[in-house]
Amino acid sequence: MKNYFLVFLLIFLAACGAGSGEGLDDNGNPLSEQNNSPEPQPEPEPEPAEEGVTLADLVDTIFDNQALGDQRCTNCHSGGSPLGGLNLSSVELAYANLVGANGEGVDANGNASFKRVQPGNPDESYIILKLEGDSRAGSQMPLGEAPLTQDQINAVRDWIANGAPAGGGGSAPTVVSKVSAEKNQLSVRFSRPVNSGTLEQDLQVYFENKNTSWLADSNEYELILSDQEVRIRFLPWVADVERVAVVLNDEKIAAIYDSRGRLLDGDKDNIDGGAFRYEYTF
Ligand code: HEC
Ligand SMILES: [Ca+2]
Repeated sequence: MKNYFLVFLLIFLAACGAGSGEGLDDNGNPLSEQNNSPEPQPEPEPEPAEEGVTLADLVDTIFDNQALGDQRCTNCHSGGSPLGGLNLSSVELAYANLVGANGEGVDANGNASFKRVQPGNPDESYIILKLEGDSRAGSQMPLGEAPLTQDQINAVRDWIANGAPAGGGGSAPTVVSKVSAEKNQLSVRFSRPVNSGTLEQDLQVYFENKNTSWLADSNEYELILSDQEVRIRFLPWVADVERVAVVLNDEKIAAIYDSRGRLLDGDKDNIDGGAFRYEYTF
């Protein structure tokens, strides 16, 4: 929130500065650009990257919690021939067995293939599908036991969203991790929770057809916001619309921040900031 207001303030100051280009000095000469411009604003300090969940945290508190005698995963996923070919009993083994390693996930047609961990993309990581009981992944883990709590699963998600580093918490920017489109509804997921206030402010929907493109009226769609996802539901369907374009994080308008106060990396260049645009046709 703080950041959002800062950006707003800077835009406001820039707008004021632009209008005050006139003025004469004591001798009747126009003031120079330099004298007239407002005090230079200090560059805003980038927020220090918050230390995220580490793989060591996951091993110690979830996969192989020896302190609590709760070897949730390592009861089956350790030793010489671990079940599912997956050994989670140390940071080194967990890293080697998870990050970039092929999982066996299949979709209804038997042709999807997932990495066990796809750095930066929890929604496409097989371990998350297995922990959340996704229908594309067969039986839910831990097998035959109560599922992990959502907080525990979110810890695994957080580590993946951070780029799934071997050590440390990582600081990868938040990206759009998945878009799914149906007839009257579009859903956009993020690799981490985003600040829904900033999301609501800076999401534009355009309707387009062969001839023109226009900004949709906010009563032509409904936004359903949750932590990590926004759903855009069109109601009622507008005649003449052939294509919908959704734009997020257009920095000319406002900016979307994630739960850590960092800008959404809309253009996925691994640098905070940048717009995301998605178009779909019927
Ligand atoms: C009671 C035994 C058991 C427990 C406990 C268990 N698993 Fe599994 N796990 C299996 C078996 C068996 C398979 C292979 C069959 C399958 O994929 O469903 C498997 C497969 C997996 C796979 C897929 C591997 C691949 O690439 O095919 C993942 C990921 C996984 N488990 C994660 C976990 C995690 C994380 C935990 C702890 C929260 C856990 N499991 C707890 C038995 C278990
Ligand atoms: Ca970027």
